[in-house]
Amino acid sequence: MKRYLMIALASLAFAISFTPVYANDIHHPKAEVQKAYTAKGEVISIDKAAGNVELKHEAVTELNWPAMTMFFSVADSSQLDVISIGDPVEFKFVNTGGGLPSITNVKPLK
Ligand SMILES: [Cu+2]
Repeated sequence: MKRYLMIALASLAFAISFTPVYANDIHHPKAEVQKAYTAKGEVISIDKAAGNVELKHEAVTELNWPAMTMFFSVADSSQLDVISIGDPVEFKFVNTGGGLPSITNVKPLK
């Protein structure tokens, strides 16, 4: 009986260790369910090769962020084609918690 129990436990441990874990759970913890924030700012610099944009943004009260100038990554760098340095913009981003906050949408305010 004891032997049977040990085999049962070993089988259970084996089954658990091979339970598939989806890639998104590993590489993008919370990103899929993270809230997107909207803010306004001005484009200071654009680095399309790096997929980054530097924005002087207004305060983001939901995140307790004061107004500041900082870099954001852009999820899809083709988004950088619609903005130019000096443009006032409105943008949506997620705060990934690791690396730069990631802009999901940016558009010039005109
Ligand atoms: Cu900031």
